[in-house]
Amino acid sequence: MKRFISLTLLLVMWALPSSAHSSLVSAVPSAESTVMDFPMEVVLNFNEELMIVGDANPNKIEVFDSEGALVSGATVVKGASAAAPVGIVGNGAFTVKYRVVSKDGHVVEGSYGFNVESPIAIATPMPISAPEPAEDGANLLVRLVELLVIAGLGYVVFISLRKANSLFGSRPR
Ligand SMILES: [Cu+2]
Repeated sequence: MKRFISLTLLLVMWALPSSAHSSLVSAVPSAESTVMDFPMEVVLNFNEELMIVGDANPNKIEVFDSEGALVSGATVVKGASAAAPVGIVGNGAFTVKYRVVSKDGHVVEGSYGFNVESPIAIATPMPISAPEPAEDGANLLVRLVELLVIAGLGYVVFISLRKANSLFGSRPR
């Protein structure tokens, strides 16, 4: 009887994993939602811890814009959650694709969409302006040339004045 029970348990445990592996419980931004703010990251919460083998992270979240361009960075896993930073600067429809590995080794894949409708979004997103470039070599050279030209002009004026002085100078000859 004991043997039968353990055999049954074994069978049940063998049969269970198909329904026991990780499944998506919640997400931010949530599936098919519309958010007002540009999300900084996409976070997926699963019902159980995700697999990480040593330094290897087999879990991947990818976020694409409506034109299919990747807008997400490297996926970070913490327990049952996976997160990826996103760079979203305009409104539109986005697609989240994920492929994670459960603790039991099962791969779970899925995708969903969300919309960004920020009231502060500009119709055509402005490129983030780079800070004024510091004075580099070329700029310094230009300034040096300018200084030399000014000095040269000054010298010419000085000489002319001296010549004029010696020609029509107050000093009697
Ligand atoms: Cu599983």
